[in-house]
Parts: sequence; structure tokens; C-alpha cells
Amino acid sequence: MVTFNKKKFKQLFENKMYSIYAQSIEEANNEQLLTILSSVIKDIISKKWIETRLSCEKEVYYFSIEFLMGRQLKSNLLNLDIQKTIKDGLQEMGISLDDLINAEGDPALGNGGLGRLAACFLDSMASLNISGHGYGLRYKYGLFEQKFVNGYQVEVPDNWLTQGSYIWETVRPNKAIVVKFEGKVYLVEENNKLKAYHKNYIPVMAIPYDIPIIGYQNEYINTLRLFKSEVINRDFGPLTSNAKNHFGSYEEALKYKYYTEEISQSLYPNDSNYAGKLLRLKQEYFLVSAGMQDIIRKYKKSKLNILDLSKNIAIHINDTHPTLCIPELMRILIDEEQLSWDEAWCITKNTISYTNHTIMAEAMEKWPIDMMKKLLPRIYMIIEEINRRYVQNLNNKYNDHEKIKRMSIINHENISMANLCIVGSHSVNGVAALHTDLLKKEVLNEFYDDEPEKFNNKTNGIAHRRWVMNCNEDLSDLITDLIGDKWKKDTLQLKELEKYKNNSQVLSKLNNIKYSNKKRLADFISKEYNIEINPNSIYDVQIKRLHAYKRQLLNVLHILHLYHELLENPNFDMEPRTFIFGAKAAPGYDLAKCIIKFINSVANKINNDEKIENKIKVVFVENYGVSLAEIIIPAADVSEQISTTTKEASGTSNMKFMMNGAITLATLDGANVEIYEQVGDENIILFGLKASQVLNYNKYGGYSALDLYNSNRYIKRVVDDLINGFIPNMGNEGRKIYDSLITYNDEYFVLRDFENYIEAQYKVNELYKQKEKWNSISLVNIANSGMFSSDRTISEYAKYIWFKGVR
Ligand code: 4GP
Repeated sequence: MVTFNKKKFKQLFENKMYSIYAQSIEEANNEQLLTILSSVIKDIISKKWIETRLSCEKEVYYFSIEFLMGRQLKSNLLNLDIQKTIKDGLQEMGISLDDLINAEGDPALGNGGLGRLAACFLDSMASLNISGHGYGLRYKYGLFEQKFVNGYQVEVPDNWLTQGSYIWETVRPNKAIVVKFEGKVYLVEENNKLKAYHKNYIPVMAIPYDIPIIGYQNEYINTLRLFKSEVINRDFGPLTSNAKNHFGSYEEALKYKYYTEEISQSLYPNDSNYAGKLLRLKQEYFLVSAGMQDIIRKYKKSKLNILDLSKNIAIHINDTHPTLCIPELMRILIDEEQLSWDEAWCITKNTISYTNHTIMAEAMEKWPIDMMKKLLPRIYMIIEEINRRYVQNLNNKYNDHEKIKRMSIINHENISMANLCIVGSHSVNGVAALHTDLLKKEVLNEFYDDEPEKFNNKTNGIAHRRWVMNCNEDLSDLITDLIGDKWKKDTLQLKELEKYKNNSQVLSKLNNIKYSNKKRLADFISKEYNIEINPNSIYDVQIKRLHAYKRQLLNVLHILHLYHELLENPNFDMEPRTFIFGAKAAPGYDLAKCIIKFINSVANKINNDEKIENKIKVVFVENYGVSLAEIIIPAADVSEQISTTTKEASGTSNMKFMMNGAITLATLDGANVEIYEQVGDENIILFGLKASQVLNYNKYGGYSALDLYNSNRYIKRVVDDLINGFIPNMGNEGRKIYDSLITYNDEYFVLRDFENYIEAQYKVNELYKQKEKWNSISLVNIANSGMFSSDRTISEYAKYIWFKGVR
């Protein structure tokens, strides 16, 4: 796309260095070199970026409270197809591109799956020529940095904006937007219509920071717009009359400054959990109102008719956090655009669509009425009216008071955001077939019965450009050598690989690539953690947020089981194994933190026990995030996807591992079910309770963890290790975990699935001994991973939700 060559690049680079830093290249450090490089890249894409922004086909806006983007340099170079020019040009100036790639920070503006999915979606939208833009928050502090101190997780603030700015962003103060909080709303009758006047509100300025999202070699550049909250007057000079009303004195003005800046200060470190804090609600409305006003302002500039909004704009809300898009759009259409309620409601519903990411009860956002009323008085009024009309409608249909109560948006003291999303949007989707099924049949069953046409499934996907082409270049080259490069734009082509599943030469090449990725990871682990691991051992990996339902506990109890077996019988037949964990626990999630401490303590004991002759190693990488995943996943042999069935909505690391040739060891949960459907019985290792069994236990009981513990010596042995001092340096953590299993009857069926898991792990062991067979299965997994590209997912969102009837 870019008409520039090495010579021109070097010139641009040098000039930038002089103009920005007034120094020579030799004097610059890596950080400065990286800043210059990103600035040159921004210059060369600027024209295309503007052109894409001005394109006027139907636009999609993807609202998400999290975007877990990862490093951008390598991905941008790949997508612009200028890696070689840049690498060579830099080399001639004595600079290593790899050093700069590694010098880039990893913005952690997300917790886990949901935020990373949003990032993959942006990549796919741009790559598929969809005018699709992200709206999010520019948190000053991202997800905390995790440190281990004596095996305990300690959280350190993630001060990612060390330079004050982010190398890929462009700030646009001229496009700032005012978001209004608190105050009082007066309804005044004017020309037979009620008009709302919002007085004495607290104004907060939303400053947009734009990040280019570069499509894959298609000259298409979208935008991720992140808002930062600030005082209404950037120089903090005379306050506007509104703010002054509130904050007359200097002291009050400082309070105001704090009030505003606090909003985009830091990311809530919760994954699949609802915090219920006022500040979080502020963040949600701040994002929604700034984004929505921005959209409407732009829309009006284009001179299109506001009544045609849904024909030209699609707004997607990523989980319930941006639910307030619904009442906010109503507010704008009614209060500012003077539309009638019915017109506004019809436009809002047709414009907005919603994805649910979890069925966990603790993740379902419910905001106290009083909090909403005080913070967002006009929004509350609108929600109340939406609810009044909705309940009236339900009353006309059903003669069941309890059912109507469950379905209404305002219930007892709370506002249910999921209910509001369903009522106020035209599409509700789950993120894997099983998950959507559970939404329809269980969690949202009454809504599904009421409006079945709204519900649909969109199985998640991952950006294969980042997760294979960039992080596993050797594999990517091998695939291209074998089947050509069409797969890069159409991953279903990977299926062609299957014809090599019995080709020893190809399998041996695949094996060598895996080995060198394992070696690279071993070197990294040796350097970072001073632990030596054996690249010939099975790398068995579980990397994801620490959550009881994800069952890292099951994994570590199995490790202890193997350890006991080895201690009891030094000839115990097992292939050497390296267990790798990466996980952050929410700071307030006690059990999860206990499990981290437990895994670290087990690792410490086993890694230092010479009796077992390095047959087992356990590595818990610190501060797991996108960049670490990029080194770990290409090196994995076994992908641990062992959540309690029904609890993991989809999972996405399962897809990344599969595409990199790891073999999945899984329960039939989330998207594992679809991985299984793609590869068949022979090419995946399954275990554990089925969804129906878990649902039955949950509904009718009938499981006793204590009975199992008493009757199974293997279970008893590892559970006792939690409290008998066998694992040194454990505090009260072992007891807490023990209680969760025995006293509180093992909510996540860890013990119930334990034996079955041991058997499955034994299958892994036996299979690994037949290395060629293993490699063949690995190849079959890669060949069948095509449907898990986010390009496929986004094409489905586009076709069936956003552009339905348009494209
Ligand atoms: C996650 C789900 O837990 C995971 O199964 C899914 O793959 C991912 O969303 C993307 O859809 N949920 C969250 C969350 O990250 O915060 O609820």
C-alpha cells in the first residue's frame, strides 16, 4: 500500500529524530527509537486513515469497557506489508527491529477474554473492509502488574503511560465531548410536549485519543477511540458556569478535578464479576455518553436523516457494561433531536445489538435504583419509562405476576442491565453454541420464549494474524509452503493441510518447529525465573484468569497426584512434563489468591525435589498478559480447557492453542464442544461431567464431595495435602481451599471430575510416546482450526446482525 522504499524510510526516520528529539540516531535509546518509528508509520498511514474515516457505507461502533490490544508494532508492520523495508532500513542505521518490537509496552486495558476478543474483532473488522470502530476508555492504569512474593500475588499499579502518552495514539482535543452527571432534571411542558431540562449537573470532559486499526494488506484503517476524563477546562482556569455552581471555592474546584479525573483513572480488575461500585457506573456512563454523542454529532454532519440512523449505523454493546447506550440514545433522540418516544424507541432497538459473555450469576450487573437516580437522573427517568411500557406489554401477554417480575428491568431495589439489553436491542447473542443454548433454555429462557427471533449464536474467534502469523512465523511459513498463502485471508483453506497428516516429512517439520518454539520458551523461563525446563518434556499449559470455575485447582491437584505416584514408585511410567500456568486473580477474590499461593508452593516443592529427577516441573509465569501468551502458545503441547461444564461461555485461548497445534484436553464446555465437532474423537482428549449432568446436580443436588473424599484414596491423598503440612510454606490458604472442596461441597465439581481427569491425562502421556501420531493429531488440529478465526465470527456478525438486509 505504501509507496515508499528503504531510502525514503531512512530519510523520514532521521528527520523525525531531529525534529522530535533534536539528536542523532546514535544518541537515542530504544524507547525513543520506537517513538520515532511509530510516528513515521502514523505519517505514512495518515492519508489512508482519513480516507477510511470519510467512507460513508454503514458504520459499526463497538462499545467495550475493555480492549486488550497487546503490542502493535509487529502487527502493524505485517498488516501494512512493510516488515522487510523497515527491518532492512533500520538495520542499515544500526538498529535492530526485534529490539524495538520487544521494547514496546503491552497496554493492559482489559482483564481477559472479553477485552481480548474486542481487540481481535477490531483487527478482523479492518481486515474485512468493514467500517467498524471501537469505543473504550483510556485508563491511566491498566490491569495491575502481578508480582509473586513468597508465592503470594501482590498487585502493583500498571503505570503504562510512563512517557505521558502512548506511541500509537493521536489526541483530538477539538473533538472533546461533555458528559453530564448528577444535578436535577425538570420536565416542562412546551407545545404540548414534555421537555427535559438538566440543571446543576457536573460536567466532565471526554477527550478522544485515537488509535489506528490497520487492516491486513487492504489499505483500510479504522479507529479505536479511547476517552480520557478531564475537567471541563483543560487549563483548569475559570470554570464554566455549570461547574462553578457546584464548585465555587478553590477547594471545591480541586474536588471537581478529582471527580473528573478519577473516572478514567483505572480499569476494574474484575473478570466475570460485577463490582457494584459507583465509580464503575460512572465509567460506564462516561464511555457510553461520550461515544453516543460522538456518533450522533458525526452523523448529523453527514446530513443524513436521523430517522434513518439504524440504516446507516450499527451499535454493538460488548456485554452489559455499555448497556446505557440504550437510554442514552433515547435521551439524545428525544431531548435533543425532538423525536417522539415511539420513533426514538424504534430507532434505538434497530440500531443496538448485544452480546452476552457469561452466565455466571455474579457477573450479572444490577445497579441500585438510588445510585442510578442520583448519578444519572435523566437516564433513570428513561429507564423507568422503558420499563413501564415493557411491563405493560408483558401484562397484556401473560397472566403470571412472578414471571413479569423476573423479566422486568427494574426489580426490587435494582436495575437489571441484562434485562435492559434484551429489551432495548434487536439482537442478543451468545459466544459459543452451548453457551447460546444455555441462554435460551436456562438463564434467559423467559426472554427467549417471549422474543425468540432476537436470539442467535456467534461463536467466538481469534485474530489468526496475531495468533499464528505473527507469533509463530515458522509455522506460518510451513503452512504457506504446503498450501500456498490463501489461508491468510481465508482460514478455512487450512483444511488443505489434512492431506499431510500421514506425511512423515511434513510431520517431522512440524515437530521441529514445535521444538524450537519450546526451546525459545525454555530459554525465556530460564532467564526470567531461573527455572530450567526440558524442551523434550510435554508442555502442558493453562493460561487464563484465575477463577474457581476454570479449575486451575483440578490441574494442580493432578500434578500432586503424579508427584505422589513418582515418590511411591520411582519407576512410575511417565513422560517428563512441564506444567505451565499463567493467571491473575482479582485482588479481592480470596479463594483465587489462595489457589495461586498453593500452585506456587507446590511448584516450589516439586521443582526442588531431586528424587523425582526432573520428571515434573511447574512454572507459574508472573504477570501473564498478551505478550507472554505470544511466546507460550506456540510452544504448547497440551491445551488445558478444563472448566466446569456450563460455566465457560466460550473460551478463546482454546482456539489459539489449537491453531498452533496443541492438543486440547477438555471438558465439553464452551467452544470446546465445537473444537470437538471439528476434529472428532480421535483428535481431542475429553473428560468430565456433561452439561446436562452439571445442570441436574445444580437443580436436584445428589453430589457429596465428602463421600467421594472418604471413598477414594487418590482424592483423599491430594486433598489432605492442602492441610497436612506436606506442602511447606502454606498459611491458611490450604484450609480455605480444603473448605471450598469439602465443607462447602465442591461447587465446581473438582473432585467429581478428578478421576476422569487423571485418566484423560494418562491418555496424554500414552499418546505422547507415539510422537508421530501426536504430530499427526497436532496437524489435524491446525487443519480444522479455520472456523475459529475472528474473520469468520465478524463476517457472521456483519451478515446476520449489523448489515442484515443491507449488504
Ligand atoms: C469471557 C468468558 O468467560 C469467556 O468464556 C469468553 O470466551 C470471553 O468472555 C469472550 O467471549 N468473559 C469475560 C468477562 O471475560 O469479563 O465476563
